Order: sequence, then structure tokens, then C-alpha cells
Amino acid sequence: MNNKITVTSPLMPDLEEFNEILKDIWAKKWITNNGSYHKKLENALCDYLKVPYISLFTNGTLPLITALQALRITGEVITTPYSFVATTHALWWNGIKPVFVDVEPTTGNLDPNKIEQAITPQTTAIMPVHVYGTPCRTKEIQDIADKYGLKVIYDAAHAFGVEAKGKSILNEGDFSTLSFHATKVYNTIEGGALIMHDEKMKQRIDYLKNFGFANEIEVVAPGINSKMDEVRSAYGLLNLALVDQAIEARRHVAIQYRHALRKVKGISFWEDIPEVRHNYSYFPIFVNEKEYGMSRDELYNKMRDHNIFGRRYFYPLISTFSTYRGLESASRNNLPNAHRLAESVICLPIHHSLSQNDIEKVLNEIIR
Ligand code: T4K
Repeated sequence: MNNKITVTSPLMPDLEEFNEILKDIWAKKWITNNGSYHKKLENALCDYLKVPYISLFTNGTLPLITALQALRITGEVITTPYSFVATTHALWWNGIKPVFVDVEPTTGNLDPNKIEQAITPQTTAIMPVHVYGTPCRTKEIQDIADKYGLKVIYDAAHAFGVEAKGKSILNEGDFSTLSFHATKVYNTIEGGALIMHDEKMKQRIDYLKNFGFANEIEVVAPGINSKMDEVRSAYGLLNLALVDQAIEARRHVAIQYRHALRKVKGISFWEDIPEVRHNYSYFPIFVNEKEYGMSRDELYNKMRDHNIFGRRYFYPLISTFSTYRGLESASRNNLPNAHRLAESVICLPIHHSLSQNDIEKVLNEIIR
């Protein structure tokens, strides 16, 4: 029996329901290239996410790469080191120099107060991440972008369904990207999406994700192949019907963690933000070694020894990896908050199928 308690567990549709749809796909023999399930999922996601236009992708990395291509971003882009490495890789793959700016200690998101000092004549865009699904300070970021004529591309891989004051945060900036990887709140096994504001841009993105084909004989851009197929689109449609319940189950886990951990000296966590609909995609705790009496890694390893597999998202920082550590902006002095978070974080197991017993086991390892 697998008694591991893992950081997440994928939300999966009912197998019989999925089989019925597979029979339909098999009968139609249309299995990719903008098929009917692909269209249905795009429409359903627009409604669910409250966004005007969406384009499905085969993962959450390619929409980042494609967004940069579509806006012809060059030179330098200001970004966060406190993310999954795909954020910065998307810049590098486009020949763009990432410029790391420190994060806020209270959210882990790019600190708008530190952006302006990193702008140079080569800066063309800002690429923030709503890390763990917590909304960035989008108004301040947009004000800076408007002042300096910069584009804003949000890596919203963690922010499926997140709203602030009743509005989707996925409508902020020039683009937002999503990841529908198996480990995300909402998944299509592998998958992702790009959210844009107008139909013309949707068309341009749809060309770019299909090799640049505008029609059978015309290629209008050096595109790539990053289409989502019919099987995963159908899976995604079924999962969409389950996602609200999954988010609610995650919320209950978060409530219990907060209630129990509030009294533990040396362990801190972030509260929900008023007027924000969170998706509880991650539950990061931060270990203060002096106060807690044990280091982050000691606690992390003790949990693993007892079959509890939290994750140190996002340690090590992107700026410390060999590709990036030579950049001036990657210096430790430039990124004190990001280093502090990365060196103290453990993301606790949180998902829709975590049992009461699992939650108690996790808490028993932390409460001393
Ligand atoms: N931007 C940001 C901010 C991102 O966080 C990500 C991806 C991206 C962009 C790029 O999106 P994608 O191109 O990936 O769509 C995971 C994911 O692979 C990655 O999607 C994610 N972020 C990143 C934060 O985490 P790992 O290496 O932690 O996954 P893994 O395989 O160790 O799985 C973690 C746990 O999940 C397992 O211990 C058990 C559970 N699990 C996982 C899988 C894959 C399952 O139960 N079943 C499964 O099939 O990277």
C-alpha cells in the first residue's frame, strides 16, 4: 500500500465518464489540431475564469515562450528569482536577459518598490509571478509599466481561478499564462494556456502555436507546435466540473493547518488576503531555526523519514542555478528576501484528497 503523503495529488475525472468521451473521440477520429473538445474547453475556461479570450497549450512553459515572441520582447526583462525555473528559462530561450528583482517578504511576489531601480534602456517588459497563487500588486506594476512603456506578462501558473474584488487576476497585464500540469489545482495531465484581451491577439497566438500557419498554404510567423490534443481537452472539460469542490477541500486543509500552527513558535505562514478568492494551490510554511529549535532541512528530512513529502518550493532560487548565477542581478545582496524565503520554506501537503488522518500526521510532525 502506498502510504506516502505527498505535496499534491492530481485531480482526476471519473474513469467511466472519461471512457465515454474517449469512445466519441475514437469514433470521430479527430484527435488534435483545434478539434471540438479543444474548442469546448476554451469556451468553458473563458466562462469559468471570467476572461475574454484564451488559447490552450500543451504545457505551461510554451505560453510563456510564445507570449514573449508575440510581443517581440527583446533586451532585458525584469523578473523574480522566487519561482519555478520555467519562468526564467522562457526568457533565456528567447535570447532575453533576465534581470532579477527581489520579492516582498509578505507574499513572495516581485516587489514593485524595487522594479524602477532595475530598469535600463534595454528593458522591454516585466514578468512577475503570482507565486503560490497570491496576487501580485498588479496596479503598482502596471503604473510602472505605463510610465516606462513596458509590457507585462504574468506567469500565473499557480493562479487558476484566483480573483481579487470579484475580478479574475488573469486579466491583468498584457498576457497571463497558466499551467495545467498534473501537480496544479486544475490539470489536463500536461497542459497550459495563454490569456489575452482581444480577438486579433488570440488569432496571432493561435497561429504561433501551430507553426505560424494562417491557412493551408500561408505561414505568417516562425511559430512552434504547442497545441493541446483532444484527449487532454476532454479530460480538462471533466476536471473543470470538479475543480470548485477541489478548491473547497484545499481551503479546509488550509484552515486546519493555520488553526494548529498558529501556536507553534518559529513556524510562520501567510493569511488569506481580504477580498481575494484564493485557490490554496500551495501551503508554504517558513521555519525560523532559532525560534523553532530545528532547521528547515532538519524538519523537512524528519517529515520525509515519516513518509510526509512536503516540497521546498522554491529552493534553490533560480538566480543560483549555473545558467543564471553569473548575472549581476543574481547576487545574494540584491535578493535578500528571496533568499530568506527560499532557505526557510516548506510547502506542506495540500490537495483535494488529503484525509483528516493525513492532516493530523503532518501536523504531528511539526508541532513539538
Ligand atoms: N511557471 C511556474 C511558476 C511554474 O510553477 C511552472 C511549473 C511553470 C511555469 C511551467 O509549467 P509546466 O510547463 O510544468 O506546465 C512540478 C511540476 O512539474 C511543474 O509543473 C510545477 N511548475 C512545479 C512547481 O512543480 P515537481 O518536480 O515538483 O513534480 P513532481 O513530479 O516531483 O511531483 C510532485 C508531487 O506530486 C509528487 O511527489 C506526487 C504528486 N504527483 C505528481 C505527478 C507528476 C502525482 O501524484 N502524480 C503525478 O502524476 O514539478
